[in-house]
Amino acid sequence: MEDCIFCKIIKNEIPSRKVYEDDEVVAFLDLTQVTKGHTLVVPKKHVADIYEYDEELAAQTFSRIPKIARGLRDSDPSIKGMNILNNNGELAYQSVFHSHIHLIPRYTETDTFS
Ligand code: DGP
Repeated sequence: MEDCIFCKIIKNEIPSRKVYEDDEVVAFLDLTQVTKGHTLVVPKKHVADIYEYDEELAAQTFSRIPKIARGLRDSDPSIKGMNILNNNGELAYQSVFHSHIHLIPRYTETDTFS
């Protein structure tokens, strides 16, 4: 997809801070960092939202989440929890229409995301 910002990140046409990559999936730090280490898990194949995944792509993408979440936690022992979420559609606050899963580390009861 020519105008897709995440496709450009996947092709290294624009910079990102990647924390994980394999043949099907990439994970990089979210620009806006709701909390420190806020990461997006993104299938390399362009699908707009959850409705466009077939079973194979869903398995490839979602099966990576535990490993990526463990990697974040292991790299920062102050991470005490993690929210995992996926927005679909403008009404659900999706703003980039290349599907992605947010991993949002939690540090204390009073960190900024609620
Ligand atoms: P959502 O609202 O669920 O579609 O989340 C999109 C996220 O993508 C949002 O938290 C900000 C992030 N984002 C937007 N543009 C860029 C970018 O160019 N680089 C990175 N790393 N993240 C981006």
